[in-house]
Amino acid sequence: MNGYELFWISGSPPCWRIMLAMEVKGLDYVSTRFDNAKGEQKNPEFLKINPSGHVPALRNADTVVCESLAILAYLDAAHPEPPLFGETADETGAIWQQILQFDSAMPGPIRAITRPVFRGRAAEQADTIREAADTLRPQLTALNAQLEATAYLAGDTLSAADIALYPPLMQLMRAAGRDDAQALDLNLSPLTDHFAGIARWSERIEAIPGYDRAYPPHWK
Ligand SMILES: N[C@@H](CCC(=O)N[C@@H](CS)C(=O)NCC(=O)O)C(=O)O
Repeated sequence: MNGYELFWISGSPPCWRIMLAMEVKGLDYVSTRFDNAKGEQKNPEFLKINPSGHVPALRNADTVVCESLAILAYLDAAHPEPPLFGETADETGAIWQQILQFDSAMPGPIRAITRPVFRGRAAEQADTIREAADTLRPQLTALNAQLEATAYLAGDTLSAADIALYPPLMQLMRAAGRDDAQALDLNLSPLTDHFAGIARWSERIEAIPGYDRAYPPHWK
């Protein structure tokens, strides 16, 4: 029995990671959603829980864990089935390697595209966006080749690597698919045209039972 409470914002990739993991693990939780536009995550009660005012944060009785990767690791230790960080040293190493390679290279260029596009400034920041797309394209090509060879990022089984990468990639695709981003000829979206292996992998993630419950509500 647990008493999890998840603090989150709709459309936040780190929050989406946790919501997907909760579904994979079959865990219930109380959902406390903040409206980012109103800055609700900076309310005094939440700042006592996470003084930085960032989400996600997961509370369970007196325990609070912040930082999405830390929360994934915490949940996996608390609820080992199905394992998200592997069962052998080799698997754990491969999964963390995938996560950290992604986290050290892709979030910056992804943000350089998503921020201006979601703020309606795609044309204004066209050069920055094109440069970020040029950085991402070879990385996505490598990821695509990998996912042509294996069903999931760290082998034949869904792992924390898939759960960590899927939300930011989907946020990128959402931005790159907007008309004003398409006008910049980024050659990133749709996935099916540019990165068929990633597209098939995303369909596997979307088949996770409970996927819809974790999907950002304001994207529906
Ligand atoms: N490295 C953190 C990133 C957390 C983060 O940046 N969260 C954003 C949402 S994506 C946030 O809290 N934004 C609201 C704010 O900064 O007030 C993690 O993985 O959990």
